[in-house]
Formats: sequence, structure tokens, C-alpha cells
Amino acid sequence: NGVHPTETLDAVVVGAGFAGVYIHYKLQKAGFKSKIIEAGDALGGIWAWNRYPDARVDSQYPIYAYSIPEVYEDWYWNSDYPDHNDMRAYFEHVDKKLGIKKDTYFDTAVETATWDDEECMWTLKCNTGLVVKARHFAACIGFAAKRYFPVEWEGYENFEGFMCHSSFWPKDDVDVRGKKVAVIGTGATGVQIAQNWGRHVGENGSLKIFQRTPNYACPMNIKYLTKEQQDVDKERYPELFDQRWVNYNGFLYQFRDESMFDYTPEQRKELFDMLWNMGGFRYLMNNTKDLTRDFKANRIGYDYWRDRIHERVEDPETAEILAPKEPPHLFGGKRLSLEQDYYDNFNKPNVHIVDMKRSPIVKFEKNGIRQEDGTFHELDIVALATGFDSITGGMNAIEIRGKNGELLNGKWKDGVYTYLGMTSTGFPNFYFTYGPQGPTAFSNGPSCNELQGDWIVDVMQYMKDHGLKSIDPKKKEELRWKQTVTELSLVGVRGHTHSWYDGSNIPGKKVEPLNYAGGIPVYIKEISHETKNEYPGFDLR
Ligand code: NA7
Repeated sequence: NGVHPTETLDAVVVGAGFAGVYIHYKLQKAGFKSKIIEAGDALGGIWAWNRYPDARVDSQYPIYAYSIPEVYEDWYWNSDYPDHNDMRAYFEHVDKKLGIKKDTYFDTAVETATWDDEECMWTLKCNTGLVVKARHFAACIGFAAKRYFPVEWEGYENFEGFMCHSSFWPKDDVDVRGKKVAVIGTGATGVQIAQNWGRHVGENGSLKIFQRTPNYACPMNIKYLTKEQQDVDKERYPELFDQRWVNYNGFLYQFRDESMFDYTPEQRKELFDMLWNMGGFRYLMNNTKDLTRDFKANRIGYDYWRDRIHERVEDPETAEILAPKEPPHLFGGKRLSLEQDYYDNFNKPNVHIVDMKRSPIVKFEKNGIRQEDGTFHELDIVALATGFDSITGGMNAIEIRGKNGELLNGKWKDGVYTYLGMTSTGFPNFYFTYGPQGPTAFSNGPSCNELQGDWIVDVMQYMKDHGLKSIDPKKKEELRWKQTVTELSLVGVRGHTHSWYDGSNIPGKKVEPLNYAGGIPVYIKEISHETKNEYPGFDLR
């Protein structure tokens, strides 16, 4: 009759993306009874939702994947930056190897989660009627679970063409050939959609890209991979996956120890050219360390980037909007994106940039978009690539009640408080991954998720071994962590730039550092201090 009986578990995991699948797999292996609850209809998290054209991983092969040998031993990628089709196929493979789907409730959204301090159990209630009780509750819902539609634009409902947010794309894709199409937003997502539509819109169609802030996109320089090459690489996988723990971002490379000023201008150009040609985030993250620490070095880095973009865009006015003489923000302060032919598309007569800084969008009308200065853009298809209420939005959307009925979204209303970016005082036996005050946006997703997943499962194992019923971080440790996160955020360019990294993309949201900027190796020291010393920062019961 559609009504589920209450299910009692050791642990309930919410979200079947990289983190949720990993934690569930580890719990199964360790003999815990756990299940996953997933709002979507497939494994993969963001990769199950992200179906927009050219949605592609930005972290280079092979580390945007699990380090689990039984998963990688017979898995082969098509390219070193897999696309969303590859990622969905990958999660099918993961399921074949690890058997995750059978333990997952799909199409099920958690509405409330309530802690019972006597029983030391969480009760989760879902939109399908499912009720789950569990000792431990791990929220693995990712940093982009709540999409954002700009609130100041009027008349979304009046538009009679096709409109879609990047995170909720039709499974059949959208045929843009010969149509008048627009992409709004030029973050990592907007750049990917725009370059794809630039390829496919055809001579009889047109593409307008609405930009408020230029994205400092760098070349992806994608390479297609052979099976033979991957077999050779696989021998080194254990060593490569271990390198994630010694590099700041959980990548296979990091900033150089030298300063940009240790180089002559000629040597510097040689270095920049090399990093540029290698592609990916290397120009930013494998550059000299002062690129993101020193304003003068940052400007040199910006100017090189700007020159490279101006080389590719023929119309000087368009080039100036895409890469202005004066940097609109510090290089690396906002999330860069990776592109293939994004900039080249602007050389086509039917691809145009629309500068929203000069004149913002005010409303949608029946046949298009109106800007403040009255300019009207007639359109058939609009992609909204306007981002997310990132990092906290997904968790805040669930009614999570801890001790004394305290609501998590109430506690976090005027600022986020966590310990180690994985727990929060007053919410015992509650853990989260890839969320606030963790390395989240400053790290490779799977690296961060495996690291945090291991730590969380270790906590559960320790409690089981010691007959403990509840673990809750001490208030003073939570305050210390907030201070640490704040102090670290002031070092470097990110502390001087506003973006979704600090919540400022959402009107009314508290603006504060949402990511831990100490880097993966130092984060490992912090979290393993707790594990090794039997959780001195927590109250155990
Ligand atoms: P982002 O990076 O938040 O980008 C959103 C884009 O939408 C960005 O260009 C914004 O301009 C633009 N935007 C948002 N609101 C407005 C309003 N009100 N007016 C004009 N323009 C607006 O989201 P993405 O989906 O691209 O990427 C999210 C992350 O997912 C990405 O970084 C990867 O880690 C994966 P702005 O820059 O704010 O001027």
C-alpha cells in the first residue's frame, strides 16, 4: 500500500554520490547495517543530475575516481577529463563491483531528521512515507544540492520558450540547431554549456552568452586515453592515489615553492607557456605559490591569462568584455573553469557576449529577455547556469533537529559552526561530507570524500568497539575550528574575493568563509589527531 514499515539500521547515509556510496561500501565491509536514501533515480550524485551538454570533470584522470582496486582494475576511461556520460557509466560499474543499488532507496527525499537523546538514535522521515531509525546519520548531499534562480529577475513563468537550470537537464538533451539560444551565467557550468552550444547551434541559429563577471577560464587540453596506456598507469595507481594526501588540493600536483620573482621574464614566460600547454588547473595550481598570495605576482598571472585570451578572440570589444584590461577580481579568487573552444566560439558571426555588468537582466517576457536599458533579446531556448546555494543550502533544506529540538538551519542562520567540517555540536552521531568548513571547494571531490568518509567510518567503528552510544563535538573545539577556518581564509586571494566560496552569491546569506583553506595535508593532521588520541575534542557517552 506504499507505506513502509520503520527500518532500523546502524547507519543511514543520505545521498548516493561519491561520498555516500563510499561510506556505505566501507560500512558494509565492516559489518554495519546501513542503507542509502537518495532523492534522484541513480547513483552518482551530481553526476546523476548533471546532464547538460559538455558537463565534464575538471580534475584530471585518474584521481577523479575511487581508489578502490576492485573498482579500477577493470574500468577504463575515454578521456583524461571524463564527461557526464562517462561518469554515469562509471557509477553503473561501481554498482556492479560493490553492490550499492540494492541498499539504496531511490526517488526518496529526506524531509526531517530528529535526534532522540535518550535512545541515542536518529529518526529520518521521507517524502515517500519511509521512516528510518539509525544510530548514525551521515549527510552526503554534496555542495550543490540546492540550485539558485536569481531572485531579482521577474517573469520566469512568462517565458514561452524552453528554459532549464543546468542542474536539472532533460534526459533527451535539448536540440539547439537553428534556434535562438542563450546561456546565462559564466561560471564553470555556463562556460561548458556555451562552448557546446556554440558548436551545435549552426549557421541558422544564434547564441548569446550573458556574462556578469568574466570567468578566468583556462585550457582543459583534453586527451583521449587508450586501454593500453591505462593498463600501464594502473601499476602506479596506488602510488598516485597516495599523492593526493601530500598535495594541497588533493590533486597530483601543487604550487611550486619558488616565487615568480625568482624567474627572469623569459624564464617566467617559459614556465607559464608550459603550464598553459599542459592544461587543466596547472596554470593556477601548479604555478609559483605567490600567484595566489602576492598581489603583484597575481597581476602578472592575470596579464598573461588576458593576453592568451585576446590572442584567440578577434573582435577587440568582445575580447575586452571577456578579459578586461583591469582585472575584475584577483586571479584564482573565484573558481576558474576549464574550456576547450569557449573563446574561439566568439569568432563566429552568430555568437555574442551580452554584458550584464553594463545592463542587468530585469525580466523574462513571452519571447525573450529584457535588459535594464530596454534591450530585448528574442529567444527560443535559455539555459540558466546561475549556480547554487552552495555548501550549506542542501543541508539547510532538511529539517534536522539535534539535542533539545534545536534546528541545524536555525543554529547556522547567522553563521556556520562545525568541528572539522564534519560534525556540529548539539547534533550527536551526525556527520557530513564535502560540506561547510571542510576542504570542499578547495579540493578534488573524490579525494576529500574518501578522506572524510574514512574518518567518519573510523568514528563509528571506535564507538562500536567501545560500546559507545553517542559522540558530540565539544563547543570549545567548534569555536576553535571556526577561528581556524576564518584565519586561514585571510591568507591569499580568495579572502579578498566574493563568490559562492563565501556565500555572497545568494542574497541575504551570511557572508563568511565556507571552506577550510589549510590544504589536505594539514587537514589530515587535524582530523587524525582526534582519531589517534581517541577523540579528545568530543563528548562520548
Ligand atoms: P557559479 O560558479 O556560481 O556561476 C554562476 C554564474 O551565474 C556566474 O557567472 C554568476 O555571475 C552568474 N549569476 C548568478 N546570479 C546572477 C545574477 N543575479 N545576475 C547575473 N549573473 C548572475 O555556478 P556554476 O554552476 O557555474 O558552478 C558551480 C560549481 O560547480 C563550480 O564552481 C564547480 O565547482 C562545479 P557572478 O560571477 O556572480 O557575477
